[in-house]
Amino acid sequence: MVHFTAEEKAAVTSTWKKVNVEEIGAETLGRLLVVYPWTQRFFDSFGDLSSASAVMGNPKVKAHGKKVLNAFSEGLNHLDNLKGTFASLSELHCDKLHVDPENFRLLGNVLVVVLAHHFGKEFTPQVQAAFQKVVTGVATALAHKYH
Ligand code: HNI
Repeated sequence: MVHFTAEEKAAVTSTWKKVNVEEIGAETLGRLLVVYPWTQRFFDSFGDLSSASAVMGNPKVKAHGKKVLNAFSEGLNHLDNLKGTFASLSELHCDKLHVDPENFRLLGNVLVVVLAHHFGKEFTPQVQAAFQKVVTGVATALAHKYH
């Protein structure tokens, strides 16, 4: 299990307070679909994903990105129990959605890139390291129920 120090928790919490989940969620899911185009196969009901600008402007991508990031936010409130927090979402992604868990890692890494871009110098190496641990922990928790 990933363990978070008090400093790491403080770094994550103070940065996350300034995050607009709608904006960062849309940007993160949009970029996942553009940078790793095979992830589009899970979203064939989302309409036009035919170009980077179509993906980034797609309202369903935006809405879903917000939903994903809200769930992610919930995890930040339970850093000491990520497995429990994501247990039912893990089952859903495994049994119903059949999402390869490698994609959770990709999404986490894209989120870190988006945060770095958004926060610039404020996103210090220490803050980045703390977030990298969080996204790894969330990806592991989401993969936990896979069989
Ligand atoms: Ni994910 C639905 C959370 C990564 C594909 N996903 C959800 C829902 C939440 C969610 C919440 C809505 C559940 C419900 O309706 O009850 N997803 C998360 C989180 C992460 C994540 C927290 C990672 C941090 N999901 C991914 C990835 C993919 C993915 C990486 C595929 C590449 N998710 C889906 C699909 C759905 C989904 C597909 C169903 C979408 C729909 O509405 O049809």
